[in-house]
Amino acid sequence: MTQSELADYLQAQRTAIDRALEQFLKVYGGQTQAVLKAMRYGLFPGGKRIRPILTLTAGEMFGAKQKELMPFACAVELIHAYSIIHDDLPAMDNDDLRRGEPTAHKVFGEGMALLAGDGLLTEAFHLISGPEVRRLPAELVLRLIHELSHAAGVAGLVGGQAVDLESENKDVDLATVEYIHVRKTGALILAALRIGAEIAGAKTGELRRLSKFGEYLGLAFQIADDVLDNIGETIAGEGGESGRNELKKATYPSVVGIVQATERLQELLKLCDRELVSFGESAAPLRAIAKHVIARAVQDKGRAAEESIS
Ligand code: GRG
Repeated sequence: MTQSELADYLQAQRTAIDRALEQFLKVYGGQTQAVLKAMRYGLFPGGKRIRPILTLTAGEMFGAKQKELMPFACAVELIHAYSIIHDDLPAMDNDDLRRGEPTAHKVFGEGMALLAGDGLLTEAFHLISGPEVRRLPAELVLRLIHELSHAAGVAGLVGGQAVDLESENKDVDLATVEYIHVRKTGALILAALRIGAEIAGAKTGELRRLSKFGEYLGLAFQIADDVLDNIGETIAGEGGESGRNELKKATYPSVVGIVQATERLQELLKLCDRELVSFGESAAPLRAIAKHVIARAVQDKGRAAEESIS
């Protein structure tokens, strides 16, 4: 898959996801409570939609239809949107900007931002336990709800975020950094992929290989994000464009340095590729996504090095 084919592919998936999210929120059409406005603010225009795309891509790779996958893809994005709103709060990362715009609590106030996050998280599970999933066997739906709630809970996002919070302004080792990443970022990425494959009825061995791929990709995703953040701050000056009210965070670049962090990214890309080999051409979109996620940080690191020299 070429870069321009990947760009078209991602855009088409994003458009379908946005349409489905809009459709789902129509349930609340006509209502104008501030909390709904704050929820929409967290969801639209949104970011890359990488997690729901992974659900669609993994599911379609094993033969599922987009219609069956979409409620789960939307639920994954609703959870992501909640986590971002809460993560930005003063009690957490204390960010003023997200995707170049003021964060939800800056616009709606802290209480309303907290409730918007709660609303998004709850609606995710409302969506995948309701009429939208009636085409799927009830036992499968129950299993997927169980899996997604596990990824969102103490074993995943919440647990990872808690250790992240405890680690602020402390010296942490690499094992702790990985512990945080695997839960805070990796768990939802892994669940997004697995849910798609499970809806499609992937076999045990296929699911095992896809899960290994998901673990590597989840870790790579956070390292890439931190490398890009680090570069942004190097180029723009400390605290530059991140909008973050500075805290010392447990990240790969802060513990092992940017060179080792990018080497680890390259290693993770190889591991991702290895897990996809047996799927052949059907894994082309997943392969391209992994490369895209990782390469953007590795290439930018080269650019940053040049700019700091000139
Ligand atoms: C329970 C109060 C309470 C809070 C929990 C779970 C949680 C808050 C936070 C999750 C941690 C989190 C936000 C991790 C960040 C992971 C990450 C790299 C986010 C950025 O993801 P992208 O790049 O964002 O996919 P876009 O903008 O594209 O959607």
